Amino acid sequence: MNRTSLSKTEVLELIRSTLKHDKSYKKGNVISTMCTYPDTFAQELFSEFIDRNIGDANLFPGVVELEREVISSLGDLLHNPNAFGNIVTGGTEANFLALWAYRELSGKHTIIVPETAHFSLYKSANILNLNIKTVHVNKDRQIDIAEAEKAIDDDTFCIVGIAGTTELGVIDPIAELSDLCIKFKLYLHIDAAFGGFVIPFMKDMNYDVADFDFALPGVSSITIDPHKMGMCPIPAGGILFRNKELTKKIEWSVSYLSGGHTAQTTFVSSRSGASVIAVWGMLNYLGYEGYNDIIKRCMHVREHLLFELDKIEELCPIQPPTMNIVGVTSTKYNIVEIAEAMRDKGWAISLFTEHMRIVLRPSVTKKVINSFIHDIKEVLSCIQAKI
Ligand code: 0PR
Repeated sequence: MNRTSLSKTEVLELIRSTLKHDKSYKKGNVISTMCTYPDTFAQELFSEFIDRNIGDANLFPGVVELEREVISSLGDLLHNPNAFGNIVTGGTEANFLALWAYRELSGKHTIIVPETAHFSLYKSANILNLNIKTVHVNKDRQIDIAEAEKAIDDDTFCIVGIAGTTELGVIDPIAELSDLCIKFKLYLHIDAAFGGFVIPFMKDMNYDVADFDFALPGVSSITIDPHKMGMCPIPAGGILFRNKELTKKIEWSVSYLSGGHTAQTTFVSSRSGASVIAVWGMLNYLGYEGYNDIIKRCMHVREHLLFELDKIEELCPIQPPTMNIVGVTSTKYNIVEIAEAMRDKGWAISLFTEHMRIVLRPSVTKKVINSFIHDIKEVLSCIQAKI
């Protein structure tokens, strides 16, 4: 803190100077992340209603009503208009809440996840004192169902399936997991933090994507994050349970808040009502058609990337992409060396063991891909020249 007060201009200059090396979604060289530049209307809504704390529900009953409508709209998208849930801080809290609810309901301590699970599940297991059994994935990088079945023991209470893995956007065979969970009376949580706002629209466009949501009877809950492909500002994650009953052991009663008794089913107590309002705004302003158009554009850009990659002998997709995430690898050179050289050229690159992850979000346009291809060709020539 400064001893004396500064002017707004001075404060802004200091902040801008410290942030000058931060990357910007707007510039287009960020092809690595799942989050995106929030829609400008969502930003307006967020700042207009910045003061709303939905943690104090009786103070802001209108926001509570909007949250109910958001959950019901998302439930509709995921084949269960009666779903119960909340807009939370992100996928991490959403995943945590599902595991917490089911640990409390079952009194057991073991969960099964594919090796592609996001690290938030490991964080949650750590906090909740759970054993986490990690199951291998098959050649398509989907959870191995036979191995998952073998991993079930008397202490198991939940399997987590992923609908849009962090590394490659792969969808686990959720229908088979659903059958398995029904057979062994286990809860099935689906982490569709990224895929939730993509897969339903791809289905509508006749892409060959598998079922993943409440249409499958074994699915107990779904993580779906508006702050990823939903165009909303951070923080906006989503957790949807098949019904309210599933949250009964994590419902926290608070008696002293404004207007009297309230009950919370989130981990966080004070919660951004502005986030809820921005999500409601986007669901209604963009609407189904708007999201459909966004996903359609992302898929066109994906096709363009695949077309351009096909012309470069040294590069290829690590496997055919399922959704708008492409893993780029090299048949000839070390991918780490390529990624580092691209980072030196100013690209924000997300690097996994064998591939670079490119997330075709709305700000990654054809132009961005062309410039990426141009730079990566230069990088490949430099590496070739050194040999
Ligand atoms: N589940 C899946 C499948 C995820 O990919 C992620 C985040 C989460 C859960 C957790 O979500 P929150 O980060 O909202 O809690 N996946 C992104 C990733 O690891 C998160 C991210 C986004 C990281 C933008 C960096 C970034 O710049 O890539």
